[in-house]
Amino acid sequence: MAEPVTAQEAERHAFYDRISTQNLTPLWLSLANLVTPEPISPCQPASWRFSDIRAAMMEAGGLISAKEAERRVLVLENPGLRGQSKITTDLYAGVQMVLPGEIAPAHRHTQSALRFVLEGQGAHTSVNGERTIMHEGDFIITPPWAWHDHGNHSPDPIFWLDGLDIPLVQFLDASFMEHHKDDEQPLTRPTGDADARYGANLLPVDHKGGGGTSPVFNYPYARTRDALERLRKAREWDPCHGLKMRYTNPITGNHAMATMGTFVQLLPRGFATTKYRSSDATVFAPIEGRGRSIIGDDFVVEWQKRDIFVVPSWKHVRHEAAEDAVLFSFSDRPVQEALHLFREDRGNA
Ligand code: 1HN
Repeated sequence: MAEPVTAQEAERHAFYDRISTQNLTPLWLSLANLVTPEPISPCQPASWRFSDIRAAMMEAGGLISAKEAERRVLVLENPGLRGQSKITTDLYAGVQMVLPGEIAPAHRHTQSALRFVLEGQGAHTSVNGERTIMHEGDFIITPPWAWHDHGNHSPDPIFWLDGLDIPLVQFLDASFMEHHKDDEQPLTRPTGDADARYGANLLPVDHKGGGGTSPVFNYPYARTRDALERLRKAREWDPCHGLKMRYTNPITGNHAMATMGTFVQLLPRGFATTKYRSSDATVFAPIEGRGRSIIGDDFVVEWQKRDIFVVPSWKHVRHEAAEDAVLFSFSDRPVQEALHLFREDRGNA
């Protein structure tokens, strides 16, 4: 605080000092910082090249096993939020690698996790007694408090992007976690069970209600990609998004997860989106193609498949596709929608 220059200011500062001992503080000194006309965030635009992450990850693979690490992950820390394991103010992201023959042991926690497979195929993750095989571009869910372990019986390393609501759960002081007694949980359902039961436009006849998390836990890329390709023929391009879809919980039609919204968009070669901004800071992971995105006034990301970049809350973004491109993305949009906080500015497009 600046040195008091008048008698009145000196009197005020003496008052602030006195009440401070009683854990009291004047609102009028912080009001303008607490309630801002628009979001003001320490979260910065940022990007990571997969080739860099992959090289560091392979080096980590020689230093520690998946089992010893529990999860061998390199955390993507937002440069404005270093030391906090945050990619945005309320979300966590990391890249995980499982080498052939490795197991990442079973545990569960109240944090929700999403996996987006960047490279590799044939490894697996088991969630609540069912194993699913992972392929490039698959979006896979670990619901809160679900047992999960990963393994890789394929001949190649697998890499995926992890998105978790860790900072949000931390903020709410609602973190619980436990380890399973075995490295791998027992499998109680055949592979593909959840997809047949809930993901085939069918439901068990007496199924009632729907929870916050989709019971479908693997959204295979082959199916997603096919839908995008068929929709492309309608040529209904959104100026801000190209062709953008959200992953849904088939029981409720709402987002697939309660705390993280997940999206996939197709930008055909040569397409340039118009300026868009929204109140949900968003993590993007292109899985096909090449292009660039301009974030805010001057942050330019030249991306290709598997790279990762982040657009902070209320920063403008424009995407340009140099080749047919597919972008996966996630944000806290379901939380903002549930709290009636979500806002977007389509620039009147
Ligand atoms: C976790 O359980 C996984 O299951 C990945 O793969 C990353 C980061 C923090 C806490 C738990 C996983 C995690 C995590």
